[in-house]
Amino acid sequence: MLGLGVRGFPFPIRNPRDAGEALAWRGQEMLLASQPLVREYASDQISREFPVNGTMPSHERYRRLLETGFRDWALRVDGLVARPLSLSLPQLRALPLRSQITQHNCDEGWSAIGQWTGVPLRHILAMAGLRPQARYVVFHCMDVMDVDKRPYYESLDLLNATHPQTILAHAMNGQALAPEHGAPLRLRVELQIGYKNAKWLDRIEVTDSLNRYGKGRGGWWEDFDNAPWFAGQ
Ligand SMILES: Nc1nc2c(c(=O)[nH]1)N[C@H]1C(S)=C(S)[C@@H](COP(=O)(O)O)O[C@H]1N2
Ligand SMILES: [Mo]
Repeated sequence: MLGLGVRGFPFPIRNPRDAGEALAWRGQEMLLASQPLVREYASDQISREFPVNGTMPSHERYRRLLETGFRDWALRVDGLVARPLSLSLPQLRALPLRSQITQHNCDEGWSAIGQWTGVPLRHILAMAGLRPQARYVVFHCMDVMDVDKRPYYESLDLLNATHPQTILAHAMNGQALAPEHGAPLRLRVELQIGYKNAKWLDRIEVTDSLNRYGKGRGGWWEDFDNAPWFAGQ
């Protein structure tokens, strides 16, 4: 029997199973086409000054972690995953790296260009293995906010979480991440603006719903400042 062709799909369509595969492939191609890479800059364009937003964690635990070079810190990865993880800083540093020079835009009206180096989040999610119900990734931070006495948090959908430029950065401009910029580990999500880039990470949780965090709007600024959850730029 002669097969029908689907443009760009490498095999002829001979039966319903082939057709299903070609459709799934086309769907993924369309999704990927709608998430291009953001612009990356040259190293001579890195900003000399990079402003800071937020207040460093002020509790005893963070002070001690800082003093001891984060020896007793580990990133927990749990929730709707097949294999919960606990990754120390040396373990994270040994994972595949991505470096990118990008422009950060804060909605309070400033921008700065910096170089960020870290592990693609998609790599960590693949190590942990997403369960079928997984829809969002929640980032739990170590800074406790004055307003609600709870830690800062943020969340992403899976398209943003698995985007190639979404990384967990442990270095900035070629140096270990500075405490004020989120040491030991922060999120860089280049498709989204400032406040989505959660600093001082402690734990990453995969979930099927954002209802059970904070006021249920997916992040601290979303809960307390009416900021949009989808902050794509
Ligand atoms: N944990 C945590 N992450 C945070 C914030 C914060 O207050 N706490 N502020 C956000 C905002 S509004 C911005 S603009 C960026 C600023 O990152 P920077 O301080 O490295 O410039 O961090 C984001 N991530
Ligand atoms: Mo911001």
